[in-house]
Amino acid sequence: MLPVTTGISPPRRARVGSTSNLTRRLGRQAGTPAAIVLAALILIGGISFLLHNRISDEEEGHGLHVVSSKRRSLADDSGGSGSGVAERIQLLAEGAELENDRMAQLEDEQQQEDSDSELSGTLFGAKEGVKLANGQQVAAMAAKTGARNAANSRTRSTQFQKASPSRFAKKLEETRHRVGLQAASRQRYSAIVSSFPSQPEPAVEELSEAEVARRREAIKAAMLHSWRGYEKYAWGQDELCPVSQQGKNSFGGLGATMIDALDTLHMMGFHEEYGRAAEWVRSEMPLNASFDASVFETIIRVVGGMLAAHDMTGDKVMLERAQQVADRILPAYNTTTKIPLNIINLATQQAKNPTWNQRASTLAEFGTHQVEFWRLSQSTGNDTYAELAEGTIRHLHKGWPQQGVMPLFISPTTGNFTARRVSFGALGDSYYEYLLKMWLIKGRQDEMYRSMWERAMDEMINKLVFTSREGLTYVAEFDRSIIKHKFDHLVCFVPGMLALGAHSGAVQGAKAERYMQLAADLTHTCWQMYHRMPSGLSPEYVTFSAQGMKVGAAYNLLRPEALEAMWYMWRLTHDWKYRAWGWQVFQAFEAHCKVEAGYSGIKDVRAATPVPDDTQQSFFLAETLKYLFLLFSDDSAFDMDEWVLNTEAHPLRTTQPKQEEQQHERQQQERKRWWWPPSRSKSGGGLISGSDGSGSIAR
Ligand code: DMJ
Repeated sequence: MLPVTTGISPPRRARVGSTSNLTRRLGRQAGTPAAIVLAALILIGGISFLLHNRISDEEEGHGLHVVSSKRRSLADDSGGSGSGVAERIQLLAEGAELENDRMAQLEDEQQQEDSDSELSGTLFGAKEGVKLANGQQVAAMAAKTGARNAANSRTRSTQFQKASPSRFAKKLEETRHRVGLQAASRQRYSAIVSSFPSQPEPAVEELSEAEVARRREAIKAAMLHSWRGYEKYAWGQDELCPVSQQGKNSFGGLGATMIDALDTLHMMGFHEEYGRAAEWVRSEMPLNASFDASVFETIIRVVGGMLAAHDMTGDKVMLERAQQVADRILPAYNTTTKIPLNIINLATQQAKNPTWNQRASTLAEFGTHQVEFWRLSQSTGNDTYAELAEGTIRHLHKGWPQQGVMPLFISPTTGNFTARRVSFGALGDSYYEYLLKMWLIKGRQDEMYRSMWERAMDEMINKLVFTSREGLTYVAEFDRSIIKHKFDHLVCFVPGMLALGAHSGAVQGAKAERYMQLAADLTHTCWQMYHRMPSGLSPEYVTFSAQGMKVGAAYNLLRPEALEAMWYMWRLTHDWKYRAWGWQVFQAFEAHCKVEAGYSGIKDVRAATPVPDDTQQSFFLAETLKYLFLLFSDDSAFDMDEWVLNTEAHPLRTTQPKQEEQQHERQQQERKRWWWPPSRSKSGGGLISGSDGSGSIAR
């Protein structure tokens, strides 16, 4: 078990089970009916406190910090676990304000002592039963709706046939053809699926150069396959639907896949394909589509993709287009606090926030503009972009100087946090990534970013990192005062980030060693999320309980984070197991996701023959295949000092620390690099297209 984790094993169970346990335990220990009645009253009080305790914007700001210190002081007051229950009851009765947190504290203690409780199993079973019943109800409703829809579509089709028999016949033929293709490809791939071995441990061995090259070529072929499908069926649109063989616009109609793929095509040496895509950007990219686009997605995929293409090739048109798109996004910053809104219509430039989170701005969304806007300002000489993006981080730094981990939602009107939820997965993730990457891209000199990142990592480690009974380390979530033992695949970016921070000197010495160890442990968990599934593909998230790891949401979107972690870990340790794991993941994509026109996400990773979701996410080309390619390339394919990958894996050029400082820093690095072999990369080597050296050096 990690010395840096909170080391609670098994993980704490969800509150629903433990509250009843608490009542039982209080009754059992105090041994009197009066104590049972009092405990029940307190429980009711606690529940009504929970129900009525709505925290306002203004009070929420320091939420996490305050809660943690309250919980710590309770632990101190109560004299540790095992102190008299009567005193604790007294304590509970006295402090109405702290009641909720004290209840939680007692529950936590009780859970640890009573980890094998049958009651929890029963409650768990009951919950599952309710879910099942709900599921059956939903299925019955769906069947009813399905029958109604089928009847409607039969009527429509008869009307269509009567009105226009020849068009109907043509349409029928097209549909038959498409369905036939789909069935053929499903059959073809399910054949591979059924012969897919049931997850053997991959052999960890040093591969010959020829074998590494063979694997690299297979990954390049996968890139070409996904690109060709996109070119053929979805040209100019955001994403390919590889099963129905058409395109769709999900990100503002700016050709997200086209732009996301640019630098991967270039790195892999597919210059003709790159050329066609670049020409589309030059002469056809529409800037005026009236579509509510995500500010975050547009920045990381479109602006980031074009900035990377500019940095790699020097093509000025890429920079111009990146600036044009960024200019259309800037009105999102027109708020009283200058915290940007999440959504913008690129044609009307009207910005707004969604209603589902009370019109708050989201941490990962406003906290993931900085790297692109910094690079854009540097490349254009216009400081506006960098200043605006940095302003939001300064706001957090000034308002919460002692806090590392930040809640997910902030009001763009008051500048205060609006909820106590914390996550390193969805809605929070890349805010933390960009604290580190801003420090890197600015030449490792801006202490604000580095210290905010270090504080965040330390708080994450102290409060949210757990190890399950089966020995899997994970990062949990936090909601109000409850720890949720849920681990998104998205969180698998954390190990890569920790390793990069330790490698680049953002933290030093023993702390760097701890970060590196945690990175290794988390990468192992991410690998297990693939390895334990019948399909060999990870679900979207897992949960941890006393029973161990369990699938949360079963779908797989072809996400890159686990491969990102494997690449960073390979690159910084040269441990062959990371290449073995990555190759196994790639083979699972080949077996289950490859269809005639590209690669599709799947709906359930537990199925032996998974059903495709008919979407080839643009990040599959930008990130997933790029990390795989880098995993099987020489270190010289990517110089980690000169380039930083944005959150969509688009390489942007860093500002180099001054020569002497760099020299000094390198010497320091060499001295403390005792847990991994010295980097094999040649200093000064640029980002080259094709690790076989076939491409030109992009500088
Ligand atoms: C990508 O668009 C980016 O990596 C983003 O930061 C989060 N997730 C997706 C891929 O999973």
